[in-house]
Amino acid sequence: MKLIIAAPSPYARKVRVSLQEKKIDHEVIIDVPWNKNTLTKDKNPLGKVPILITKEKQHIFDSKVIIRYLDQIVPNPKLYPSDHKNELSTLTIEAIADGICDAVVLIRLENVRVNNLISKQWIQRQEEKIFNGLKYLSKDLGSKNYFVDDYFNIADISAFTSLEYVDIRFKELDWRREFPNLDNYWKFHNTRDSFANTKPSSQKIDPITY
Ligand SMILES: N[C@@H](CCC(=O)N[C@@H](CS)C(=O)NCC(=O)O)C(=O)O
Repeated sequence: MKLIIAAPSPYARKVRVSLQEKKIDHEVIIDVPWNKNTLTKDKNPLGKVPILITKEKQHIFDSKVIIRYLDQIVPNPKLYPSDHKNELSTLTIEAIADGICDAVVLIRLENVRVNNLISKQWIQRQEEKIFNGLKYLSKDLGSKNYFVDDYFNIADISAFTSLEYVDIRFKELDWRREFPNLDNYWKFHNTRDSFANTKPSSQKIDPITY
């Protein structure tokens, strides 16, 4: 199967980590979904990455949908728990982590608009979401090494990915100092192969003038 990604995308990284955890053979194709010549056009009506192209040439998109699909075809290790209580906790952490990334993306896009179109209030609103999201993660984690039930699952993939996305895109926020337990958590997971092999990198996007 093939996976279309953008190099810095935290959503694409969630899928890359999941594919590696499940040891599924795949080819990664790097795209810039914001640019005119993006590969996403005829594959996802929303024009977003990640997009998984299966052997049967089916296009599956949205990180959550793709990873659910991966759990169906290769159940071990299971990334979404089957018992309802743990599933709800897992989905909540994933939603918070994705929401932090959404806010970081919105700030990034606001900052690449032409100068007089940039809204400081909009940026502040997103900054609050990032801070409050991290605060929620910190409180939920406490002194544990895993978010849900003492084993690695999509909650950890999403949370770790969001922390490193804040690192590359929103350096001003020193979350390590604000939330030392998240820093310990980051140190605990940082050497994991699937994380080490999928470090995000920057990409140049065309200026947004509208
Ligand atoms: N909910 C989606 C979010 C995907 C997403 O926002 N991807 C960004 C890249 S980080 C994108 O492709 N944006 C292009 C656009 O919005 O036009 C997921 O989890 O896959």
